[in-house]
Amino acid sequence: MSRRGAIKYVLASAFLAAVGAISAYILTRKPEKSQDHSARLPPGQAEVKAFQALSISQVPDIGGKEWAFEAYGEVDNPFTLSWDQFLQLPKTIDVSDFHCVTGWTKLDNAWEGVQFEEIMKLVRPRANAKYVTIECYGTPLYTTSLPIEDLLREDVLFAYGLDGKPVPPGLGGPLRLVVPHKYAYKSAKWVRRVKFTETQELGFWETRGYSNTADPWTNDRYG
Ligand SMILES: Nc1nc2c(c(=O)[nH]1)N[C@H]1C(S)=C(S)[C@@H](COP(=O)(O)O)O[C@H]1N2
Ligand SMILES: [Mo]
Repeated sequence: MSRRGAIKYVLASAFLAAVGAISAYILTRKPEKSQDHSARLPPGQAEVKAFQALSISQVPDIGGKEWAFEAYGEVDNPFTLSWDQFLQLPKTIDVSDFHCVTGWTKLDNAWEGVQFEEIMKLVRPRANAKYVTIECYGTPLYTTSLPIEDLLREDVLFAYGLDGKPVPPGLGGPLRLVVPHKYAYKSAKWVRRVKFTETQELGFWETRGYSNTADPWTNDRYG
């Protein structure tokens, strides 16, 4: 083979090898995966891209001046905080998922607010206090309740921020509870008062057939 022939031969082989490799890549590559969130969806839940603002009441009209956060019941130091005082409490940002018992899940919500732990430090519950009832602004009165130990998880917040903005009024602003490891009816909107009790008071949905334990991961929807 002439020198020129040899060069042509090498170039042609390289070209064919490259075409082969590119075709093999195109034929075998997987389609672009949209993110698979199925492992983060509890049984019977489907992902939604926006919250569905579900409430038994209209958005309550709470003037900024009148707004107060109250903690009372089986405690040594009952207290009331104004909005400005509440904002002085140590704050946290936590990203969590939100599961409504009607079947929708909204993933990756960046809540900003105050951990329940901070309220505990201030209020100093008595030894007999085992549960907390959350009482909301709005008519009819919405309540829900939880054992204190569920509220002490670090992702449980009294939240005033969502994704870098104030929690919108329809989603519970100015202040809502967020309890990511329970169905969303435990995440009380428009929080007004927290009452420490020795025995558990069942909340609005819990007295109407919904589970008091409300664990999304065990499909624990009905009481
Ligand atoms: N005050 C109050 N909080 C509430 C409710 C309500 O009716 N009133 N509904 C609960 C239920 S059933 C759900 S699913 C969530 C809905 O929260 P969202 O409006 O932010 O989606 O709020 C919970 N907190
Ligand atoms: Mo819900």
